[in-house]
Amino acid sequence: MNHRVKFPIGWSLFLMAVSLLVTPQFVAGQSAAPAFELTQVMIPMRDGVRLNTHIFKPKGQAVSLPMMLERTPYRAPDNEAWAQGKYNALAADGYIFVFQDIRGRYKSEGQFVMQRSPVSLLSEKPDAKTIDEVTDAYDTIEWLVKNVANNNGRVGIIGISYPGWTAAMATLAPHPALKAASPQASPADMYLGDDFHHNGAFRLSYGFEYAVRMETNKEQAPFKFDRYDTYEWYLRLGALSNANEKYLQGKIPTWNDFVNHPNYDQFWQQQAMAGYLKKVHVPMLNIAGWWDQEDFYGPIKIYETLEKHDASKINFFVAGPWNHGGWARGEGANLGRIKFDSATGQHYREKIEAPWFAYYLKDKGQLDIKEAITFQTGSNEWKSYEQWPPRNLTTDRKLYFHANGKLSFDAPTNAGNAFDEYVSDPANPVPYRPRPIEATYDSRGSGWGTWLVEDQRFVNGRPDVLSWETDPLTEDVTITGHSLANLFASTTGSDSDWIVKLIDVYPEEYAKEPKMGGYQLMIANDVLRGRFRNSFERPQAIPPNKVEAYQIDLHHLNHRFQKGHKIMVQVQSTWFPVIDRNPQKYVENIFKAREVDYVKATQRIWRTKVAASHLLIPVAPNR
Ligand code: PG9
Repeated sequence: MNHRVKFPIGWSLFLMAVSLLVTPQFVAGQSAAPAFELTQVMIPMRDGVRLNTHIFKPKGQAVSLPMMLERTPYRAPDNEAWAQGKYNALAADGYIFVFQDIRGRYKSEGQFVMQRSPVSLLSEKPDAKTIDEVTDAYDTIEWLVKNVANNNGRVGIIGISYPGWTAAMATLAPHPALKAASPQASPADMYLGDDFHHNGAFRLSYGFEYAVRMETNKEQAPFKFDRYDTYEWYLRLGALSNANEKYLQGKIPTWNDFVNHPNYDQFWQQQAMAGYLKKVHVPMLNIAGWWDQEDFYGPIKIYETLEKHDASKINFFVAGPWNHGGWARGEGANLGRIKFDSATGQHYREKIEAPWFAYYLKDKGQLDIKEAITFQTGSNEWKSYEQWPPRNLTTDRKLYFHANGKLSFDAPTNAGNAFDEYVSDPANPVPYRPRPIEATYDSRGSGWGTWLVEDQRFVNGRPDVLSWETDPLTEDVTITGHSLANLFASTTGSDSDWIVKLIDVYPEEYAKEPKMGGYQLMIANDVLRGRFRNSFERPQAIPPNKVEAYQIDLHHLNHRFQKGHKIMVQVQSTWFPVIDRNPQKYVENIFKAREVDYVKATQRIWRTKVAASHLLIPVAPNR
């Protein structure tokens, strides 16, 4: 029997390393959790398929309790590590915990389909054969409330990442007993912003490795790289068409979906969450990590889409200084080399998550939690808001690119030819993190979990990464809310990727932590595949040498650049292998590109009066 605890894949391996750092405070929280009694059942769904379900009841349970459900593709646990780990505060409060293998995974029957679209919502009268994660959650809850002794008739659903997505799915047409849901780092759109693509640019290393891992067999089977440094492996792979030809032979359904749906077509749109979020059926606690390397787009998208329908104020948003699932393990006092001055994860679990669920599932206490709670990085303070983003508190300002790598709030006045340029070479792409780049979930350890907080000085000296920075700030600058990059760019090619990174540059002499002098901390970023500048459904070649406008969404943040720090922006056209290489010559389907299609291009970023590349940032008062 496998006694390893299965956590969402995005952080399961990472956890092993982090668990060694578990602190006394964290352990103290654990001891309050009761011991549990495990019952394993196969719960029948409406089409007869049975799902393996593990029910953990507190030993000697004296009162009726709500049930907390997690539906996972990563194996329902058969020991209680979760009660001392991610659910320590909830376990101490008293719930019956239920974990279920979703369809087709581990001991569950049926067929696994990656992010199965909620087809039951598309037909007026779905029959018993119409199943998805919405109906499976419904049927599970129906069975649980009827069959689990001493439950109080209320169910909460929770989960991180894939299990966060199944939690969100359960809320779309919920069972009446479902009274509260916390989708955490749930993806919302695999084409626009989560694991598999960002703005149409393919997340190569994640897409390839995850698809193989999940679809080789019912368990999790990692791809066996013959190179420690996967940068080298992916570069040797060459054109994407080689993946099926040399390794997958068409046997991995999700890889075939990538190949067959290179644009934002019905396949991706029908899977994406936004179209189904038309009502807040149950109270929602949406959780995001500012440095989530997998699903940062999703939780914000779900929160902001539901917000339009939230007259009863039951839709909440929490964001903290975490990587993927980082709020659910350890203290959360740091991420990589970045320190947060307090135990942010523990704070979240004990002061936000547990009271929130207790309020909705146990009628316990007043709900002393505002609509949005976000941790402000830089100042390292928790902030509460009546709305998110707090547009009532912020002023939009533009940070412009200037000559000699300067960035400032003054608009450029140049009339003529003012640009900075670089050559982007697909044969020598910019690594997205320092090499060697271990496999995403390398069992020997991997930098994947902390790559977003790496010191960006590792790309210093690359001629294909351009930087602009402000003078040292004479006062703090706080950005709270949604930022955008508006680039005016031209390329000698006919397609191109544009990657923008917003960076906090620490002072060279940094008294608070001398070893962090000059650190370059990325606080926002993203990529846009140029062919999709006007439409994700209908790509268009870029006219060579023509200045075009590109808008790159830098998403939400709450960060204080402190006095003495500098604000830096970087632009580049490769980010490998997290993003596949754009051939830079327009081809209809990049998954079918040939080696000869990958060509060098000269890129220009313009900074004239009419083509004034800039960042649009919501600036908040420094308090
Ligand atoms: N990021 C992972 C995932 C979620 C949903 C679909 C595909 C991948 C995860 O950590 O679960």
